[in-house]
Amino acid sequence: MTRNKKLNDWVSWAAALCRPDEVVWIDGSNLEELREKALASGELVRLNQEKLPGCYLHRSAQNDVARSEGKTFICTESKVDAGPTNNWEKPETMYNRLTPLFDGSMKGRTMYVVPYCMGPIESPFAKLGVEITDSIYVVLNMCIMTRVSKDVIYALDYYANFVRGLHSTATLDENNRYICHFPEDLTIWSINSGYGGNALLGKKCFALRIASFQARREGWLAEHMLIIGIENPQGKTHYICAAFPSACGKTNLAMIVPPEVYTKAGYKVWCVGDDIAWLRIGRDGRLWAVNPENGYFGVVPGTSEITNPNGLQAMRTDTIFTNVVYNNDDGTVWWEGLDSNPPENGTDWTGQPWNGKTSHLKGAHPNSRFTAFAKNCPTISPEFDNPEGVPISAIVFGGRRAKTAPLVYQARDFEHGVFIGSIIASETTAAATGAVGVVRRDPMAMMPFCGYNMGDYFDHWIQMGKRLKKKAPLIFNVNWFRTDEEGRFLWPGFRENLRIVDWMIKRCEGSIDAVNTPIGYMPTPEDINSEDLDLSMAAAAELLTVNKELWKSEIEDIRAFYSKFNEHTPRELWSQLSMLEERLDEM
Ligand code: OXD
Ligand code: MN
Repeated sequence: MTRNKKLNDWVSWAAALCRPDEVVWIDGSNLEELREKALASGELVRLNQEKLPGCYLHRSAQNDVARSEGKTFICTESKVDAGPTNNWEKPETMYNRLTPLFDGSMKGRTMYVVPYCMGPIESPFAKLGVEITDSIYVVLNMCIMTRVSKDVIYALDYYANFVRGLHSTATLDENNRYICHFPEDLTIWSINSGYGGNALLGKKCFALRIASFQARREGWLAEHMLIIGIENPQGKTHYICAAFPSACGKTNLAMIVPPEVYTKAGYKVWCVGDDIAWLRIGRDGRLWAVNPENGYFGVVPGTSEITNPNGLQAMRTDTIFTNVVYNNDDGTVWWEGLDSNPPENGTDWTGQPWNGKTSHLKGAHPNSRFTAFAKNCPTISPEFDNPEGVPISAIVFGGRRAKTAPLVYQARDFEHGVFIGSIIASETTAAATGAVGVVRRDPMAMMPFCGYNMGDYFDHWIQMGKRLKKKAPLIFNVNWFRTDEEGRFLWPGFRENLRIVDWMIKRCEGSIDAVNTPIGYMPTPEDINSEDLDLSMAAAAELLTVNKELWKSEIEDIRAFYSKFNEHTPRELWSQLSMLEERLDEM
């Protein structure tokens, strides 16, 4: 199927190990046959094709509904290269442990070989991978999430450094579930899970863990960031990247509809990507980004006409829904937060009869997902396929903090911005863990996705800043989740978040002043556009306060966090921490 001897040899080796009945190469055509096969086996359910053309439902095994962080490994020769925040084993250990699990795992099944491209194929950013899998669900998802075509197969003929991903759902045995990355070999082995983040190997495994390792060697960045373009009424577009830990509204911001005052004035927001950005320094010395993905694999619950109408529109055609409610009456789907009209004659995500009016159990799994083509988002950027990517004016970090972080602040310079990214944290909510307010550090929202030592990763960011010099994007931090004394959110969030993005853009253009505070530059309450917004000046002022005591205790926490990385924590970050402490002392 290819002239690439290395690829043919690897496929033959994998077939000899996994022993499938047949080997089928995927070039993006003839997917209808695969769908029919999956419908016959029950792996897919066809949805109402008039209301939801090209859409299908999949129910996963009940023990296989999320990423398996405890079973995800970075396998490098030396432990220090994986760092203290990754599970580590030697490559030899994991190859030896997983080989018997793959042995014969595809007997009676078909082995699919899926060559794919991350990024527009003619882009200098683009990288090729090949995933071998025994799951039709994975094949169909990969054909949405990545670029799969004959052109990719031709491009592979002379491409040595493709990423080799071997995946088998095997027996879905949780105890033998492993997602192993061998960045030194450009290899991924994933077994006993069919869940997206564990099994769609182009996404977290390649585009973040393996790519971040490659990016450090090659001098670029692979980041867990959305990319949007904000076009002003004069037609000028500023692009920003943003990284948030989960449950902070990343998909909603990626597909944001501007508040009415902005829409009326002629503002538009374009979605370039919702999850991953690959960033390089362009010929002009600025930072440029592409979205290496071709689709969205987003959380469904909570998506509604109010929270994310563009997301809803994107999932109306050619979408695979996973673990949502099936409406037996009209063959459509439903999830918590869609509307207040759940089906009475439904089937829940576990396949049991479910009546939304009487059941106390959730019908859709809280991590149920939609897989949809990027191009089906009504606000997809005209630059989505641009091989050069888009130039980045600002980088935004954020987390969920009840009190410490203000609504928005700006880094004093790029290095200070790296410091801000490195200290991102979110407080857990009761729904997630039972323990409220536990602070979890998630630097650059990359904690589960950095394919090497995070201390070295911080240093790589600092080196990128040194190369970017004065052309570096401005860096900001946002917190949409600040609460008042009664625990009520002070900021309305959702589409109103664009008002804060607007302030950032004004900062990029140098058209607005800021207040110099110990933590960074901040707007005054009057600087936030509150036209048509129910926000009192008192609430705005509270959103923008910096509490010295809370920040002093934050410093202790950061110190302990940085200490984990020993000598790998860059001295620049230690000195940023001391400077922050000094500024707070003078406050
Ligand atoms: C995702 C994640 O699915 O970050 O995007 O877990
Ligand atoms: Mn993500």
